[in-house]
Amino acid sequence: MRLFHVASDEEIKNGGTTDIYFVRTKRILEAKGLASKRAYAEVTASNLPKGYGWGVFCGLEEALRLFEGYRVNVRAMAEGTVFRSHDQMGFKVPVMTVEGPYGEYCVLETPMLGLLCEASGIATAAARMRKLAGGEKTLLSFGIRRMHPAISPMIDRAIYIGGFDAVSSLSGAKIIGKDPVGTMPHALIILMGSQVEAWKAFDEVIEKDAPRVALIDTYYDEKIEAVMAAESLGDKLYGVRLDTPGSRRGDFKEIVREVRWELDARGFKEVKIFVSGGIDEEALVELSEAGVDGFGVGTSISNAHTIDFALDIVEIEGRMVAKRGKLGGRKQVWRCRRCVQDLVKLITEDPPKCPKCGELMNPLLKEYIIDGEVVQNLPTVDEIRNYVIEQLKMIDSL
Ligand code: PCP
Repeated sequence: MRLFHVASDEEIKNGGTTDIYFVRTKRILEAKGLASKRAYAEVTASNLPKGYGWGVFCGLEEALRLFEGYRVNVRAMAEGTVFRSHDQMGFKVPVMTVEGPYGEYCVLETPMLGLLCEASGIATAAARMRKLAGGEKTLLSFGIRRMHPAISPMIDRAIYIGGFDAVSSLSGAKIIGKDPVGTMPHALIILMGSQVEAWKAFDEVIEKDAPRVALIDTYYDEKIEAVMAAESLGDKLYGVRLDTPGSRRGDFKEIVREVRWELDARGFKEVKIFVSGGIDEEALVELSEAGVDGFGVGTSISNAHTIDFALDIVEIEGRMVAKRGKLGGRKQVWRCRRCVQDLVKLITEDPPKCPKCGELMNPLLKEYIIDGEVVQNLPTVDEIRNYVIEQLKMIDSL
């Protein structure tokens, strides 16, 4: 008996999570002898979430695992590629393509889209926060408690790829090959019955390489508890965390400034200030200006908008067949690395020059699977994250 309401690897791989209308479509095509028709389909986003100028393509590694072993060919942008839904001419940008006997991959559309839509949504939300925070601020993923635990590894992987510095979950840290990072919950202070006893117990019991970050909003005013923490741990105190309840937040920027002042006035200039609880893009910008050094972000990224990808057949047996709203034919996406701008061209056309700077552009869609076999060495999660951060430096807007 299954404990949790989640699909197994096998179920996902075999199309067991697909939509019924794909199962029926496959049966009809088989009955009519059409299931072996070679269809070329592409993944595009008709639009991005409101206010998003770009997205981060994420989830490719899992999508390749889904298609591996099926008689299909898959081309895609590298995982972590920053993409826009439309190119400089307004044409939709394909981020991935699948080609093969349609009956071979018909039922995999649903799981494939699920893998790309959610991971890309989370990675994009994380990357937007990284862009807003710049390189100085510490961004910690505290959000898996808001989502089904079965997908916490995927969530934390996407958040790390988006540019966050660390994740709090054991399973998320394992999948990115890092140590989990965290401070202390209110529960520790409540159980110890005293803030000072709890902070000291943490310092006494927990391994020395775990930063000593004292939670300072449990019972008294934050600035009082900040001074108590500094005086009780001295130079062992790495930081303080404010997770102030909404009912007490008032002008949270002012509270942060007061904590900074009281710590500095007593010589604790090195002590970092972390905040968590309801942190979204707006709060991140405001609190960064107030002097916050690090953020524990939860819901606003772990439960981020998905990217509205769709898969559409645009060619069958070499004949262009796109439905209304989609563009027929096999395409390549060309990127100007200098301007981080794209042009979509038919695959038969010559490499274009960037309309903006005249640079020769580079193809983004690469072959990942040929006839069911993965033909690329996939990058490490750190290589993907570095690729994202490099691109974020090149683009000038959110
Ligand atoms: C929460 C916990 C999470 C934060 C807030 C995420 O605080 O610290 O990491 O919040 P968000 O989803 O609003 O961004 P508490 O619920 O007070 O939990 P704890 O005492 O365990 O820190």
